[in-house]
Amino acid sequence: MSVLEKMTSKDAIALEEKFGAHNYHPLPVVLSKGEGVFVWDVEGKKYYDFLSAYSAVNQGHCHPKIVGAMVKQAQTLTLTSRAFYNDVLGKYEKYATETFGFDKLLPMNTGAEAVETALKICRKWAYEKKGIPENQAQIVVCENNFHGRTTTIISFSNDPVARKNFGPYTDGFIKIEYDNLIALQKVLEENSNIAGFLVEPIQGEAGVYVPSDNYLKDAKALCEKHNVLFIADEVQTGIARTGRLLATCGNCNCSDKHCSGTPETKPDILILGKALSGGAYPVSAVLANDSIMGVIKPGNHGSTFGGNPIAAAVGIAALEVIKEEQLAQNAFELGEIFREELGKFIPKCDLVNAVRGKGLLNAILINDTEESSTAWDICMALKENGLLAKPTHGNIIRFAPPLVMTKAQLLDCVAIIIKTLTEFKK
Ligand code: IF1
Repeated sequence: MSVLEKMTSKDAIALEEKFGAHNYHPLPVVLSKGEGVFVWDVEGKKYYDFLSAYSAVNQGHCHPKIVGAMVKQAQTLTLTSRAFYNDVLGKYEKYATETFGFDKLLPMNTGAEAVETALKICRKWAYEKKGIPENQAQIVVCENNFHGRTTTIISFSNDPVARKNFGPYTDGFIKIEYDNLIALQKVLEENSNIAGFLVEPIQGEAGVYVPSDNYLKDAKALCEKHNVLFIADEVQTGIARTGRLLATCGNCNCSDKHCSGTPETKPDILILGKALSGGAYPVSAVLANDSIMGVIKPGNHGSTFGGNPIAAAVGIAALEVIKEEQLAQNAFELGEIFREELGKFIPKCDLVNAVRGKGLLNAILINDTEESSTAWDICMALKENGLLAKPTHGNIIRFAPPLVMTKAQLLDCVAIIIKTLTEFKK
C-alpha cells in the first residue's frame, strides 16, 4: 500500500505494531484531525478529547493563533542554535518571566528536560550558595511522583514499570509521603544537606491526587525555614489547567480573578512544559530569580533546540491565548460544574467511588481493583459514545478536556459520561 493512500484504523495500528517500539498501549483509535475540543479518527468519527494530550492541548487542538505563529516563524527562521542570538527568544523570555513573575527563564524542549534542568540548578545553587559540600546535596521528592522518563528522574520513581531494569540509578534523592508536612519537616530537620524539595502541586499520574489546602503553602514555609529550594513541577498543572494560571499561583500580576495571588505558594524554581506551546511544538522552561538562576554560567547547560525561534514564537502565542481567552477562569468555572454534576450522579452509581480534581484536571475513582480492566473497558465504552479518555492507574480515569470548552459542550460530555457509566456492564 502506498503510504499516500488513505489508510484505515486497522492499517495504521498494524503499521505501528510492526514498525514501532511498543512503549505505549494506546486506546484502539487512530486520530487524523483535531480542532478545538474535538478530534476525528481516520474513519471520520468525531470525539470530544478528554485527555488533551495529557494537558498539553489546553488551548484546544490546532489553535489558529498558535499554528499561525508557528507557520510564520517556520517560514522565516527555524533554528540557529544558541551559538548565536535570534530575534524572538528575548521577547519570549521577557513575556514569560513577566507573566509568571520571575527574573529569568531557561528554555528547554520537553518536560523531563526541564525537570532535569531544575535539578541541576538546585544542586549547583546548593554547592555555590548554600555551602553544601560538593556531591553531598540531597533533593526531597514524593512517593508516587511522576516527573518524566530520564534515568535520573526514574531513579526516584517508585513505579516499578517505569523504573525496573533501568539501573544503575542516580543517587541524591530522598522520598517522603506526598501531602505529609510532618514527613517533610522531619527530613529537613534531620538532614543538613537538603538542597531542594521537588513536588507536583497535584499528582497527575498518581491519579489526580489533590493535596490538603494548606500543603503547598506550609511546605514552602518549611523550605524557607531550612533554606531549601521549593521546586514546583507544573508541567501538567500549569498554564491554567487547574483553574488558575498556575496551581502554585503566587504571581499577583496574573489576570486570573480566581488567583489568590498569595506569594506563600510561589516556588523558588518553576517548571513548565506541555501547554506552554498549546501542544503544537515541544516547549518547556525553568523559571527562577537571579539569586538562583545566576549560578548558571555559559557552558554549564544547554540544548540544540532549547530556545529556538519557533518554540519562542509558539510560546508567546500560547500564553497570549491563555490570557486573551481567559482560560484559567473558564477552567475554574467548568471544573466546578463538572465535579458538581458528577458528584450528584456518583451516589446513585455503584461503579464509581468518587470524583476529584481542580479546574479541568479531574478524575473518577472506579469501584474495582487496580489490576482490573474495568477502567479501560469504561474508556472503550466512552470511545464508542464519542468521548476519549484513558485510565491513569488501573482503576482511575483522568478527565482533562481542552480549556476552551464551552459550558454547553461540558454538559454534553457529562451526559455522555453518565450515560456510559449507567449502561456499563462489567
Ligand atoms: C508518558 C501524565 C504521565 C508530567 C509532569 C514532567 C513530565 C510529565 C508532572 C515530563 C509528563 C506525560 C508523559 C507521558 C504521560 C504523561 C503523564 F501524568 F501527564 F499523564 F506519564 F504521568 N512532569 N507527563 O506529567 O514531561 O518529558 O513528557 O514532556 O511519559 O507516558 P515530558
